[in-house]
Amino acid sequence: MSSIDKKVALIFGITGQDGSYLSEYLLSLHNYKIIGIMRRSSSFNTGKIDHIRNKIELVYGDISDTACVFELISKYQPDEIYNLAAQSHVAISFQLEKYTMDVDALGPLNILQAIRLLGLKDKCKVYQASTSELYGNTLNTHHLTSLDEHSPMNPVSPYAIAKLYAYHMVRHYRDAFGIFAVNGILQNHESSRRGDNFVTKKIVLWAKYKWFSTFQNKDIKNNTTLRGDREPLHIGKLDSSRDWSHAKDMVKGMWLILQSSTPEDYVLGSGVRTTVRTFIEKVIKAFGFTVEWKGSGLDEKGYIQNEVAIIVDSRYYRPNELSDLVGNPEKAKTKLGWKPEYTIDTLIEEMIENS
Ligand code: NAP
Ligand code: F7E
Repeated sequence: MSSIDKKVALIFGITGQDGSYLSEYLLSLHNYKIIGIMRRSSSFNTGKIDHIRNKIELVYGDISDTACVFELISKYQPDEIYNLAAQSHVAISFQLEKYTMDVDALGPLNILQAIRLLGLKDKCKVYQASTSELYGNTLNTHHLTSLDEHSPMNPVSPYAIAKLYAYHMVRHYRDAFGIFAVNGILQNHESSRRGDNFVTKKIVLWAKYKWFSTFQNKDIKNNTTLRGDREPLHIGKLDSSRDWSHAKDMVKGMWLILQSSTPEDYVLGSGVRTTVRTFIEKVIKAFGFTVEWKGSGLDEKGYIQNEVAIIVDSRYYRPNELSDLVGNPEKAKTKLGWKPEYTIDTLIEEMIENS
């Protein structure tokens, strides 16, 4: 296929976890020209996409800069925009309230306005990275078994409140102006490319580099000992539960959502809930060890071979906690044929192997 026939995909947030996997996925389809928007940073931020740099075009930009977003969309006239750019850390959003709003709420508005005012409504589709955080503690307060496209949204963090604004603007632009704008309401998704301060990656990095020492990566279970210089893991709420998928499965879903004949919002997730505690136990088990819990609340500790290995630490508590999330991806499965390949156990395997 010549470059003239290729679709142009503009990816905001290409240097992040999802941006890197989405780029790989679109490249595998062979009919996309990918333009990635990266932020200026004082240290290099392209580590997750360096391996495909010669297959994509990278340009500097910032989603919070209105003129910049207009200029980029005007210049590249994209067929598809994937907005993955965000201040994506929930706990940090409590300290960066306005910044999170500028990037996560008003950033997407810049994209939507550009499409409308540049007259691209019939050419350009836009995917917005919405989140299960929109629901807040709805599962518990409404006694639901899982969250779908119709579940009530009650955000409990500045991050989720900003994302809820974007969610509604996407819906509004679709209804009011006929723009193909859609929300992928994604449950948590992880990988070895996950940011180091999200809980799954933090646990895996701790186990692999701070507590265990493995002689041979291939057979971790039978070749692991405790490190001489081991340090315990400091962790927050152990009994929070999340619906964890692999990011590779999710980016395929993002693409499918944009290929649908009608613009609609979709929930993506595994439908399986796992607590932080269980995630820790699974990771430790993958190294061939077990953990024993003693105490409760802030006094609870996890022991490996009678030694304190996990310490509950209030520094990782949030002013408002979202304690339970699990998605119902039935609509995506039925209408889009989306089917995740990873399970929680194969996700953990991938994270341990490649982190
Ligand atoms: P991530 O790894 O934190 O990536 C975020 C990306 O946004 C990075 O490329 C980052 O650039 C970029 N970015 C941040 N501020 C920007 C700005 N002002 N202008 C332009 N780019 C900016 O997040 P992710 O896990 O890939 O998630 C992708 C999207 O899905 C995010 O919008 C997130 O909120 C949403 N989401 C994620 C999950 C999940 O579990 N992963 C679930 C639901 C929704 P740098 O590399 O320079 O920091
Ligand atoms: O926390 C608990 C924490 O920071 C998961 C983002 O991608 O998914 C992500 O947000 C749970 C929470 O992810 C620690 O309190 C315990 O209950 O990995 P996390 P998140 O807040 O769910 C949603 C869907 C997004 O949209 C976001 O962009 O784990 N937890 N101890 C901890 N969390 C962290 N980070 N660190 C701890 O030590």
